[in-house]
Amino acid sequence: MLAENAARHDAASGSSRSAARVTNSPQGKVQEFETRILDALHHRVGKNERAAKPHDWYNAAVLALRDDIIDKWFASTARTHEAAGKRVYYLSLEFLIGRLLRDALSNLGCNRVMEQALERHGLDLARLEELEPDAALGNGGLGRLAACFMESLASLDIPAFGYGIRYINGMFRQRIDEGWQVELPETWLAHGNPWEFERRESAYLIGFGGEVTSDQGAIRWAPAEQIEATAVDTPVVGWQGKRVNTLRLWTANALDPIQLAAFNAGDHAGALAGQVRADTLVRVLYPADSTAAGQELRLRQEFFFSSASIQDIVRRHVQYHGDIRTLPDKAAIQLNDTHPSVAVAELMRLLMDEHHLTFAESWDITRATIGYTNHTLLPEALESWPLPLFERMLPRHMQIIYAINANVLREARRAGLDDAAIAAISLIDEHGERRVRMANLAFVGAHSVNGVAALHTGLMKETVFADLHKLYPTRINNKTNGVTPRRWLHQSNPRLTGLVREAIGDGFIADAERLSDLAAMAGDAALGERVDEVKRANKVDLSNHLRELTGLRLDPDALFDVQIKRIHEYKRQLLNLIETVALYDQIRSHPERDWVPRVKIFGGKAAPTYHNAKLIIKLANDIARRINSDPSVGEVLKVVFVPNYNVSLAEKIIPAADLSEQISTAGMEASGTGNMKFAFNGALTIGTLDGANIEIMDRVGRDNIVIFGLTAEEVAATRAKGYNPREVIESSHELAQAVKCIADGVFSPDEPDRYRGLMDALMQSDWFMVAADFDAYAAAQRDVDARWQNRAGWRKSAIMNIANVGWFSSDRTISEYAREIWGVK
Ligand code: 26V
Repeated sequence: MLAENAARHDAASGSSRSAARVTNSPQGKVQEFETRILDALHHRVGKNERAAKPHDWYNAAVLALRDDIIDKWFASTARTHEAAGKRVYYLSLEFLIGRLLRDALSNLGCNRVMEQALERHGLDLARLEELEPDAALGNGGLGRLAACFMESLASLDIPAFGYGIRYINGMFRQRIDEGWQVELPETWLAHGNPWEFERRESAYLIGFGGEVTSDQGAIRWAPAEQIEATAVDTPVVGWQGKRVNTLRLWTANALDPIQLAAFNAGDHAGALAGQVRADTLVRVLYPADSTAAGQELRLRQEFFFSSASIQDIVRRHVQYHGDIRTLPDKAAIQLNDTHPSVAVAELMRLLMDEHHLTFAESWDITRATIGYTNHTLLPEALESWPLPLFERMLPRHMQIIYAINANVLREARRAGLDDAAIAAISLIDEHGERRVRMANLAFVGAHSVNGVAALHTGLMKETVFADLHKLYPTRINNKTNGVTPRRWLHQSNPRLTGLVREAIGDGFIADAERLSDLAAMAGDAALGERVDEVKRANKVDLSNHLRELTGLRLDPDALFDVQIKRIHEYKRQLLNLIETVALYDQIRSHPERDWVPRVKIFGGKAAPTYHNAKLIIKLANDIARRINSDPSVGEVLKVVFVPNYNVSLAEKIIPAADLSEQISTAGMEASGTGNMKFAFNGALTIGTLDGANIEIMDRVGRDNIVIFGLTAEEVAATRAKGYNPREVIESSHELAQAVKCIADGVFSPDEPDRYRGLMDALMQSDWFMVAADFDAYAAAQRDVDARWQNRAGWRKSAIMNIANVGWFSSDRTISEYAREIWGVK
């Protein structure tokens, strides 16, 4: 039965089909690829086989494959024009796409062919793939979600553009020096980027500052400074090459890149200052999430990319459809968080000042076109800009925002809202220094405002947007996040994919909900053993990789317990670390017990200015050093901090994980998407009732997930009634011991007081409720041990996770956006 299924689905797979299209035999296709690679190597890279280095072969391979992609790209664009349907525009300051070669090969079904063509020259495709730098144009979940969405849009054959910034330096590279995080620039473009195409004809002027004048009703904004935004396009290949969409990233140029007279007069810096100012705009990705940026440069970046994108969208619409008033029929613009909020004012400006529509007409068009997604409730991450700064940088937009505000507040008054509600709804925060509230601007400028998991959406209605929700009660809706099963299962876990394909066929790659066919086989012992073999093989691969990275030897038979994500207090790496210390203590006190061998894997970057997060990284490394060198625990407990966590590392770690740590303080993690990736790969979750964990539990079943801790409601109630962490710590022997050890410098003998402050803060305020959840977490970990010891039970749970998380495919999420927000098929 299994073999028959495999044969049937092999025959239907993309690779065989595309092979058949080009030549009659697979060998013919390999031959053709080899010829194209050699041609690219010779004529585009400029090397022969003798002189070529691995990176030359990598470039040649990409160039050879790219030709196929470009043909499909043209065809997709032509199809969209003919259909004259609606396009989706996803505006995001972050796209955390990672590597593209394997993604493109796999979605085009060319993996085997490329592998064989390269083998003929003694080259290993997997090694060449490792030479591609990660395009790390994002911080974490929000940026990776944008990348998964782009892949799903193409896979679902929805015409779409992603719009963002082509940062010269993406997310910083993290080095660990003596346990401390050190940030280094990421130079992903240093050796060129074969995936991108500059589009000089798609260039727009972006104005800053200056004055607004009015001449007989005609408004004129004369900016003091102008910078040119130029499009750089990257193709995004959908599953089986069905469609190729465009990721359009903007780069910046001065209108006058060099002032020759000044240069010749010896003022070299002055002569180049304009270009430096333009370069600065696209130089770095702001390396923070959930902490306020607050710099003028950030607002400049936001306006630069929003204005270029809106100008591009309006230009395309007028070019193909003529009348700007039909924009909402042909364009759906989605704002990824508030970073592109200023697009609301920019679209209004173009409609009123350039297309001469009235305010009312423009406002209707704007709201019908724009949607807004909120990704965090953390107050410190809700963007607002000092009004004087905003007014100085964008005087015309400030006027428009005042006009919008007047309009909205009039509606609020008419609806009978009280003064407090009106103050909360206002686009201008009047408490203290006046500020422009970007979330309110996005909310009122959109016809749809969505959260990213059910709990998060509910909390949006009750907290940050409570008053706006009263005024516009149908606007907020939920779209639970998802991840692309192509990258996060099919490409990153070929062993598991092969096994699942044998069991149920390969329909699950395009339609992840078909994974549910596995549920009926969850109790099958033979399948369970094979799932285990796959996991073990992935753990061996990861152990080898981590040995190269860190020098540490890991036992692939131990339980791999993984927490990889941005380092933030609300994500509570500290809870995990304190529990690790408590466990260490227990193992040393009771060496006779039958401990489950564990490898605790941590990875993640801290915002460079986030002191506590950086200290938590140091603590993880201090704890690792001490435990790993203690012969009394031996192989029973190991701790690893993996440096420079990024998308490519995630692709190696997740398939090898047994346990997925999703332990945020309830109510604080909007959704999480790592949680979904782990479950797709058969890891069990240990987690709080937060974000999408709740929905994962609903689907995999209470027996196949380990839930602990306070609920969001209980967290709020505990805070409200006055929470005393010291009492909690003193009443828990294990916790008190662990906190004391850390505070007293057991893990930092070179600087005994290193963690005193961190532990004092835990005793005094503990905003993130580490102490409150500690006992429940420790008990949940012992429950994990017990489950692990029941091998058959664990395997069954792993299969039940894989079988039931198909709903968390970003295809499902995008279908919901398409149907319920964008109105596209
Ligand atoms: C805020 C800021 C402010 C300062 C400058 C840099 C910067 C960059 C990003 C952000 C927004 C952070 C919001 C965010 O990343 N939210 C995450 O979104 C994921 C996708 O929806 C979700 O799974 C995570 O739970 C949520 O934390």
